[in-house]
Amino acid sequence: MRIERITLNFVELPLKSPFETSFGVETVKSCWVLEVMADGISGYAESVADADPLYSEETHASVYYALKNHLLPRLMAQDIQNPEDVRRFLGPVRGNRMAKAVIEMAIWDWWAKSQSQPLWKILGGNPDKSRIPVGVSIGIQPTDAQLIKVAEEYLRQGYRRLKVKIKPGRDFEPLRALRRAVGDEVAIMADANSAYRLDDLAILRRLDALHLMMLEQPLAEDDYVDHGVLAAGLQTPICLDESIRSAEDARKAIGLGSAEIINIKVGRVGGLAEAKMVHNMAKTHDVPVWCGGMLETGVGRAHNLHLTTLPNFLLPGDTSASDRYFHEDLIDAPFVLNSDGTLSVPQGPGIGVEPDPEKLRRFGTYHETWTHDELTAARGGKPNVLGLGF
Ligand code: OSB
Ligand code: MG
Repeated sequence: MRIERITLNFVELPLKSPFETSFGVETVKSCWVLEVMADGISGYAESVADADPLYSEETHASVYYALKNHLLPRLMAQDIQNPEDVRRFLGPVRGNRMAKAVIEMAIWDWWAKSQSQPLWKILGGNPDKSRIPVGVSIGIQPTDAQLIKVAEEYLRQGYRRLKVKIKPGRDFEPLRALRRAVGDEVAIMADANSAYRLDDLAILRRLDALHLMMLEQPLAEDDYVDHGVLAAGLQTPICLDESIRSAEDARKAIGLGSAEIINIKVGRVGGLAEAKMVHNMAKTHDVPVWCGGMLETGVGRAHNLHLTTLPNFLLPGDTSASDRYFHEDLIDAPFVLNSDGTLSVPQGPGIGVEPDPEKLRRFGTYHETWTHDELTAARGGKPNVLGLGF
C-alpha cells in the first residue's frame, strides 16, 4: 500500500461534564482525527495528545509537527506490505509516540478494510471476546457526596468497576466514603496520575484497608524503582500507566516488581503493534493488562475495543460508552453499554465505525489535506516552522 493522501481534522467535542485529574480539568475533548487514503479506501484514527503537555510531553502541535515533517515523509517513501512494518519504518524517530500511533492505527484500519476483515481478526484477537466488560473512570469530585452520587448512577447503568481519580488531600476519605456507600462487592480502583512520592507511603498504606483492585500510577512517570519499593510495602496491587511506553519498559518494570498490572494505551506506546508487544510481554510474565482510555471519540474507542479482544486483557478497562463522555459522538453508530456491563466489538471491516462527515464538519475547527507529493517534498526540504526555516 502506498499512501496517496492524508487529511487531518482537528475536532473539539464538548464533554458532558468536566473531567478533573491530579493535573488539571478538561471540559472539551480536542484531538486530531486522521484519514489515510489509498486505492479508494479510507482508514481512520485519532491522536490522544492534548493541548497541554500534562499527561505526556506530546501536544496537538507536536503531533502535527512530527507527522508532517518526520513521520509521514518516511512513510511516503514506502510500499507498506503489512501494518506491523510501520513501527520499524518510524523506529529511527525518537519518542513522539502519540504521533506515531495515530498514523499507524489509521493504516491498521485501512489494512483491515482492504482485507474486508474486522480489525480484531487482523490483530489476532479471540473470537469469543465479542463483548468487552468495561468500567468507568470518575474524575475528582468536589465532595464525597457528589462522588457517591456519580458512582451510583454509573453502577445503575451497569458499569462493572469504578476507577476514581485521586490526589493528595482527596484520596483516603472520598474512597472510604464510596466503599461504605456501595459495599464490598463493587470493584473500585484509584488512579493518582503520579501525584505522590515514596515519602507518601503512610498515606498510600491507608488505602489497603479499602480493598481496592489496584492503585494506578501513584509515583512519577519516569520512575520504575520506587514503584517497586512501594509495591513491596502495599497490599494493593500497583498498576502502571504513564511509565509504560514500550514492551521494553514493561519488561523492566515487571522485573523490578513495579508493575503488578499494566494499563495499555495505544497512543502512549506508539501504536497497535507495540501495544500487542506490551500485551505479550505482560502475558509471558503472568501480569494482567487492561485497556486504558484518553476520553477518545468513537474512533479511538473502536480501536481500543478491537485491541481488547487479545487474550491477556483480563480486567475491565476504561472504554466506556459514548454517552459517558458526549451528548453526540463523532461516529455514525455511538457505543452503548449492554445490560451486562459490556461494549460490543464492531464486526464490520476495519474498526467497524466511521466518523460521520457531517459531525466532522460541525465539530471540526481546522482541516488540512496533504498529498503524496507535498509530504515527500517536506522531508527533502527543511521543515518550515513559522517561517523561521529550521
Ligand atoms: O490516567 O487514565 C488516565 C483520561 C485522560 C488522561 C489520563 C487518563 C484518563 C482517564 C480517562 O482515566 C479514561 C477514559 O474514560 O477514557
Ligand atoms: Mg491513568
